[in-house]
Amino acid sequence: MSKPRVYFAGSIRGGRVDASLYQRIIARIKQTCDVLTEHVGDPTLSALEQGPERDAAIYAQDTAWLRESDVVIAECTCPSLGVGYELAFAEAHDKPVHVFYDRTKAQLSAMIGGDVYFHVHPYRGEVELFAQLEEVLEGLYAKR
Ligand code: 6K6
Repeated sequence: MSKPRVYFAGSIRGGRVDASLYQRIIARIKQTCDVLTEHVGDPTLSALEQGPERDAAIYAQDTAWLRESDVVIAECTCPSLGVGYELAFAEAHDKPVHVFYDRTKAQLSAMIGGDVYFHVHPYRGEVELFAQLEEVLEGLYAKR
């Protein structure tokens, strides 16, 4: 049985304050799933990389990966236009979407929290985050 393909979304140009958290989340997901977007957790990734051609290539690749994915998991504590776009794109393509955010640090956009399509997981600190993530990942296998 092939592993579930996970599109992990996290802020890049929206700010890299949580990049190391993304890296830890991706490492856990990779234990049981294929992660299509491992670069999102790369602390050396340059958020400032610019240029319309480069951006067009990123858009083409990321939307192709979204179409190929079985599920989208997003960490949304740090707000990001790109992540918001990806969540709406995933919904338009009927992909299950799990949204995590630290309720002690951020208020989730009403456009995400108010959309009943999304599975929203507010958490308080990393221990709670990883406990909730376990349940989501177990659920992926239970459905196969
Ligand atoms: C260089 C090396 C690796 O990646 C780069 C350049 N940037 C991006 N590469 C791939 N995906 C990106 C890049 N910039 C944004 N994204 C996508 O948008 C990711 O899938 C993130 O989930 C999301 C972040 O959006 P912003 O608006 O915070 O940048």
